[in-house]
Amino acid sequence: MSVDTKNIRNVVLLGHSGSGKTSFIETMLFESGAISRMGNVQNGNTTSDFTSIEQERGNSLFSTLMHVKWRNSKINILDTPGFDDFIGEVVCSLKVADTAIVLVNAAHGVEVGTEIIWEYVEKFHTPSMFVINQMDHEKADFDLSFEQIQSRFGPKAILFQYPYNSGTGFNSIIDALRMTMYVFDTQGGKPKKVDIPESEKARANALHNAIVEAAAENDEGLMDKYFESGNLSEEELSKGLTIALANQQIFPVFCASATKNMGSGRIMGFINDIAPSPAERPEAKLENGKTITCNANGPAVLFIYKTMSEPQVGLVSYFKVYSGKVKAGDDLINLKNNSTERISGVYESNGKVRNTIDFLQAGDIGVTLKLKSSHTNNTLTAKSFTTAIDPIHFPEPRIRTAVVPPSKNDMEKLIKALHQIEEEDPTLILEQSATLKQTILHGQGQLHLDLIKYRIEKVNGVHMDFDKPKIPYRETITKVANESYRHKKQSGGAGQFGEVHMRIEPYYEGMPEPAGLTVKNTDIENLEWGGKLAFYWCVVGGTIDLKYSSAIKKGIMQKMVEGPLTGSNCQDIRVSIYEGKMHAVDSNDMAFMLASIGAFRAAFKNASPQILEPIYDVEITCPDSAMGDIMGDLQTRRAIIMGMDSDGHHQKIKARVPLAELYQYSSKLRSISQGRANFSMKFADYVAVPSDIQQKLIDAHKEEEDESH
Ligand SMILES: Nc1nc2c(ncn2[C@@H]2O[C@H](COP(=O)(O)OP(=O)(O)OP(=O)(O)O)[C@@H](O)[C@H]2O)c(=O)[nH]1
Ligand SMILES: [Mg+2]
Repeated sequence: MSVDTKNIRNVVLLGHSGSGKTSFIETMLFESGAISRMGNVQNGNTTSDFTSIEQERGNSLFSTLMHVKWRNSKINILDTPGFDDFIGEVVCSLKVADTAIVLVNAAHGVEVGTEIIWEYVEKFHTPSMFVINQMDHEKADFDLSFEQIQSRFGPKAILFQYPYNSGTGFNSIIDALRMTMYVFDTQGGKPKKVDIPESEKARANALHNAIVEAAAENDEGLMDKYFESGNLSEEELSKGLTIALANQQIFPVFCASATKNMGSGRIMGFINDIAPSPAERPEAKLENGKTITCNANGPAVLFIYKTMSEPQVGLVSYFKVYSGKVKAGDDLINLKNNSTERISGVYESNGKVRNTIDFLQAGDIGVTLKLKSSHTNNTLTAKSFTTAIDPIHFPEPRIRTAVVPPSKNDMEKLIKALHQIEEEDPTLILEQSATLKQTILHGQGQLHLDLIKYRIEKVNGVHMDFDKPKIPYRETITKVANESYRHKKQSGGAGQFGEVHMRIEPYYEGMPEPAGLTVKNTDIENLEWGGKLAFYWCVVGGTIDLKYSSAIKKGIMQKMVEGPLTGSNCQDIRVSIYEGKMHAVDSNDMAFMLASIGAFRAAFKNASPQILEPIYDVEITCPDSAMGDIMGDLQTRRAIIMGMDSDGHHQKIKARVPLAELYQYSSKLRSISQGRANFSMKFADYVAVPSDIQQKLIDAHKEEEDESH
């Protein structure tokens, strides 16, 4: 069914793992008639968790697109995983959603996952509402949950509903917006509407007035009307609430029981009546800082927020239409690589079920198949439109591990499988480090990596083991040294001869010319791993022919790639070649390259070499209670505390920590904070390692070398 923009609602469900998102969506689908039988998570037959890996685990791991028709609206529903490790799925869903429903488990109240997700909701400025779910749970505590919501997310959280009874007997909800009580029979479903009991009237009235006031507050006309007459018409109330919700001035709070199928109908009604359509949201940002109008008559523009490959189907691309209409047969240009993609078909989806539709128009979310060269974050447009949608900024990786197949022969298969997952999951980065001689995976957390291993083994049939990742150290020098080296070899007929004299110095921008030398040529190279190599040719009197300079530089580069101390990349060194010797018959490129390596190695040792290590900016968010333990643990990791901040509920610790000390940090932080802390890390700089560690690294490298010889 193709739907007008004004009737589209894009809703994302968010919340701590286990709050009931997937179950709640199942009731939305059932109540709207999209499915005829309600599945449940225990049986692994929900619409949303359709992959075998989700069904086996009983948790959502991917963002899933579903949709329902409810009154005038088509509501696109995005389910997301609650585990922090899969935050990428939350971020891509928030990118395309226009309203967030944050689920809170009534038995647990606000949990870590609720808080972490809220940070993202705030970043995206998504209009939000809360649903306190699991009201039927014997330990459900609605008032406490609401108190926690208000204390954590502020007074904009306003009760629109509350349960008349809760716990195992839960069956009635008092709706303060409609001023009605909904009573469900044991099957749930469509409730009976009854008068609010006398005993609850005062509370319901007070809540109703608070809602009307909040609705009036954001519009001058409504405010005047409210002051004059003391009330608003139903239409005015809706208009006021839409504005307030869209501007994040209110966060309406509802209650429900997903597994008893109680409450989802009213919530879909509220989304139909009040939640903003995509056209009522601020215009979407483009890459060039301008914006795009959500208009079905504009040029066709779609943005891919997620891809997934499915067995037998191939690449499935999930997209939102930002402008115009998209239909089968359209030729659109991928602005990332200028390739033309023919849209083979446009589909709506409910988990794994897909239905062809004629077209999707501005604001709608759907699926297309078999795009040839398009990925997540790509914008596909009609010819007349040439600016891409501002891409999704995925969180930086927080954990790294080396991976190895049990047998070397499987390496190629393993890399291919990992590449495929990397393409679908932008929070995973695969690095094949020539220097470290390791294949390294960068991900979001141990669970993220464990699941990748599981997928690779199960789906691709390739085994994969984790290994401790090496650290990409760097080597440099701290003072000047001059050295010469003669390479001479006489074996039978032709010999080899080359002699090179060089000066090596720590390189920095704007340094003076090498004292006492005559510079003939300079060549400053940006090294692919960062830093520079400055290669100066200062040979006077032709003691070495210029034609050998590239062989000499090649020798130096070889040692720059594999440094003399630990075999790590070297950086920021100036080498000046100022003297040497040639032999009329025996000199050749090879001889000069070997002489150059010898001279560089010797000079390096005399130039007070220094190993540098990568340092990361780490930011930890934690509750007060975990602060002491986290700080104590940081002290054992050579961390430098850069600052501390409090936002009233949480402490934020900023620290600089060597990468070498962050091995398995995410698991450690989880265990010392009982899962209540969260962290991010970003590469900051390379700095010198302490001398005792330098010695240890040199010794370890020597041992490794000895073993391999
Ligand atoms: N009693 C009760 N149990 C519920 C309710 N909603 C969900 N559950 C149960 O809670 C568990 C988790 O539910 P899910 O729907 O998978 O939760 P989720 O939020 O999707 O979890 P993740 O996918 O891990 O983020 C399941 O065992 C559900 O049966 C509810 O309203 N009442
Ligand atoms: Mg789920």
